[in-house]
Amino acid sequence: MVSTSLRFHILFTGNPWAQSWANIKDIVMDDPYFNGYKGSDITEELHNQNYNVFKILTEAENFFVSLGFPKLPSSFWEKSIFLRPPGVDLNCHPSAWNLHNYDVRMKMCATIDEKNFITVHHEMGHVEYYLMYEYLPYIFQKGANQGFHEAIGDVVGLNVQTHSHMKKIGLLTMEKDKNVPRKVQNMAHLLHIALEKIAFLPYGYLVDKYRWDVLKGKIRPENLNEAWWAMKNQYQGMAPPVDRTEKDFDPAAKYHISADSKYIVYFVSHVLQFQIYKGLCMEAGQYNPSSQHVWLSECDIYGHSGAGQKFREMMAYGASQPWTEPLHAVTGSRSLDARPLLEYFKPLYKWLKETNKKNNVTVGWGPVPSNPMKAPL
Ligand code: X8Z
Ligand code: ZN
Repeated sequence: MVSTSLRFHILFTGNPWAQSWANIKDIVMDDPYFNGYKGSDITEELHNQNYNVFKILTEAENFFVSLGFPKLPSSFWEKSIFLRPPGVDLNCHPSAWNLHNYDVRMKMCATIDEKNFITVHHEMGHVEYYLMYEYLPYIFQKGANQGFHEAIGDVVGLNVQTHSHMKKIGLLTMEKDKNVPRKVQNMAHLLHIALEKIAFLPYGYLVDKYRWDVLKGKIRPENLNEAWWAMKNQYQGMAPPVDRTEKDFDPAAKYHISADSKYIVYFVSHVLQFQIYKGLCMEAGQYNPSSQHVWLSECDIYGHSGAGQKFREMMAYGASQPWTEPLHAVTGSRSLDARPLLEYFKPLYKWLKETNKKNNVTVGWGPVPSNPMKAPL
């Protein structure tokens, strides 16, 4: 395992913001437990099977349909932008749009890879939510809160990445996967999701904390970049790859900061989505917390109409009630609760604790250095 006593270099995470570490999966998995196995590779499968963006979109739609959602209106297919239009200077950050009266659209410039496979499900979650609350008075045609809006597609994304679902849709066919014990495959999957979702949490938290501190005057205009790197150091254990100064303004490299778009909603979503996922899995009879045999991370609710009904019920509340009510409808709880997230990752947490102990790895990193803008390498 990688020692976390190191402060990571931002490029080393394979993502310019270090918001996902999934791109260093092969490095992190360099442990005898995996015996050379690097996990399943959706990108390679998509290419081998000549996937195009419409096939990915249809798979995503089909998942919702299997849960009892209606098919998407034809205007969605006609009016959305799925691919980068040639010769047009377009803001390609993936987004979903509600033009109301069942005119819902997506805008993205998809490429055929795992990241976009997941992003299509994320954006479709927004679109399905718009359709579910369209029947309500206009003022209630919103998510229960914006964290809910960000969570819907991710709940489906968690599901489609399971071993059983990937098999169902024919995206897990490789020879290299066949001889790997199921438990090792499940652990690889869990580690992959952790590199995506757990690595995201400190980032999802700091983006708006930074902006709030700027607005409060706690961060002064003369220290805008230094304060950014101090936070990246403190919460993410990240350092810049090359020396930075106040002449740079690195926060603006993030779309949501330049576009003045809220970010804490993704942090909320990353807690909430595990609550919703667990609630739906239990409703579908696909997960039982008292059984150690089936991990929550392997639950597949595809085709389970009861779970689909709960999911739709939650979404159909729109903003007509406080967010605690739709949450209660699907989870039985009225508060944001990180325990389902911990439950989801429990087998990985246990494995990491044992493996780190075996390898004498010290977890954590030191205090923020006096000049957080200095590249350590
Ligand atoms: O911006 C997005 C979505 C559009 S709502 C693609 N996300 C955040 C990001 O890319 O930084 C999803 C996860 C976090
Ligand atoms: Zn979104």
